[in-house]
Amino acid sequence: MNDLIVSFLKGDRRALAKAISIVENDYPQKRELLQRLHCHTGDSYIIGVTGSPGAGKSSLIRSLTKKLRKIGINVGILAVDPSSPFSGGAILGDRIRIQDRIIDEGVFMRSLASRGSMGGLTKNIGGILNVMDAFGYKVLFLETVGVGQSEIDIMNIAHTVLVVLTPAGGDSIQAMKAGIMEIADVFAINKADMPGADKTFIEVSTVLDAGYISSSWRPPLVKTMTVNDMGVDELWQAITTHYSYLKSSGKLKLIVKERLKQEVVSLLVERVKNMVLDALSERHDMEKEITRVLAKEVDPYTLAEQMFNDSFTIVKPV
Ligand SMILES: Nc1nc2c(ncn2[C@@H]2O[C@H](COP(=O)(O)OP(=O)(O)OP(=O)(O)O)[C@@H](O)[C@H]2O)c(=O)[nH]1
Ligand SMILES: [Mg+2]
Repeated sequence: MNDLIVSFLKGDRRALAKAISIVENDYPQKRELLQRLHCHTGDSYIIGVTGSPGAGKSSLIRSLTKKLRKIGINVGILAVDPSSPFSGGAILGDRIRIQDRIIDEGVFMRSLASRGSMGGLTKNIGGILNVMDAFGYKVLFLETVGVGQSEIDIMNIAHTVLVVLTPAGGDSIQAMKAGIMEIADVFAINKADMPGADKTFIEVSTVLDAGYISSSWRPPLVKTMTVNDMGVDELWQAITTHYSYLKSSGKLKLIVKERLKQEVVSLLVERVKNMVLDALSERHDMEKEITRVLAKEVDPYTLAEQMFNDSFTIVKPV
């Protein structure tokens, strides 16, 4: 572990990749690693990027990264469950298809395939971002396909949430229905080269104007086109304006504090859960008890209560 941390802190990217795998796969060294890296965290600006499949999230991240590299900012990218491979483009190029491949000294990218196990994975995303933060990436992009509650939860980790919409088939309406509008800080209307971009712009603006009258931040909308990077400067401007707003309003501190609180609470919940399950397995044969529920000898609520009361007397003195 010492060797790994020394290499990591020297900027060895293989050590970074290894550290991320330790967290991602819940390896036994995870706790010590995160404990020791904690004092190096807190400098990254986390930008969540969400939107329907194929909206152009990865393409926009690529365009923004290209821009950030030009001004010397190093970038970490974490793509959660991408439905299409991170592909194409001049700077990240085909090489980005290969996980963890060094793209340029200042860019690191990792995709996490999570299909079917979002709950378990969500738990580790914060840890993985902490690792990337400790390594020294000033900007971290977190990409998810915005469809369900898990993705919305993931986006709570971000400081600024960019929602990518397209002019295609009712994308904006879908976003409003899925509750994505509420979590957006900035909107990109991507694929502005396609018909209907202006219509989408007006539709979303109307909704925002109605909903954000009393709020101190009205999410800006920026039309983008990733083929020629149209709107990318403006989009970055909108994102950084939101960052300044977070800082000046004190909201950034609140977000950071809330995330730390969630981290501590989930660690506690995990420990209590394991403690209760261990205690239960000492006293009860779970399979046998479930057979009783199946046979309608007892209902799940009564059984859970009985088992809890049993185990609680064991847990209590600790
Ligand atoms: N016409 C047009 N196509 C675009 C634009 N930006 C991206 N695309 C295309 O849209 C497709 C999806 O782009 P991605 O960047 O992979 O989209 P994504 O949202 O990351 O997709 P998932 O991660 O699979 O959800 C690709 O074929 C891109 O070339 C754009 O501005 N205009
Ligand atoms: Mg993508």
